[in-house]
Amino acid sequence: MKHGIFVLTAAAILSLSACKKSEEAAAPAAEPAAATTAAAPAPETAAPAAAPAEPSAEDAERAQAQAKLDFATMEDGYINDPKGQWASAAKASTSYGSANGKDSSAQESYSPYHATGAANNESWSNNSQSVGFDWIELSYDKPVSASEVRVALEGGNGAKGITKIELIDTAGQAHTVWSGLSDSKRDERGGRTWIVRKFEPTAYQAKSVKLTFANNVENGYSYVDAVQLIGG
Ligand SMILES: [Ca+2]
Repeated sequence: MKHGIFVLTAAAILSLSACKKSEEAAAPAAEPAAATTAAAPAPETAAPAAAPAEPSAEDAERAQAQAKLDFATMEDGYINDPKGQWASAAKASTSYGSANGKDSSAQESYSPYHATGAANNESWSNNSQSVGFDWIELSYDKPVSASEVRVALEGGNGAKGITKIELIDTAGQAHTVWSGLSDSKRDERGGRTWIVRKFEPTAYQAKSVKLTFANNVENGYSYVDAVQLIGG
């Protein structure tokens, strides 16, 4: 602003001298005065207009609805993937309420049966919240050269504790396709969290998926709703 005034004043002096002495000083003096008052308020009113970037309640609600829609679109793509298969049978190291391994013929609550088929908000759950490891192994009707595994965890439970994904081929050999510390977080947009691991199509035919959870890494039970094997 100070620069503006200075420039205008200098311009006024220049124009004054250009007009020589014959002109009255009053006329050019009015010009910079008017220009200065016109220029000054402009930046002052522009600055506060840009400042309020805080979203309104309406904006926040809209963003939340958009996040839910994004989740639904993502999940719909998984569910309708023609290359995806849902498990037809399962067995697990433990089930909630039972330290003994069970298979999907036991259809009581939280048995491995609830991890077969498409995601339906009913899940297998392990028996320990903090000690040791638990696993669940899911088998599929059609062995495939696999390229991806998708795990739907009810409420995101187990997203941090999952430590290994193995594929089991038609000869019964296990192949680790991912292991380590999970970088997955609970997906707040929907009722499930999808753990998605992609890899090069396997040279072998995969018929089962085995998931392992470290019970002390994530405090609480793991809930596996459904596991999808992708391949052709
Ligand atoms: Ca289920």
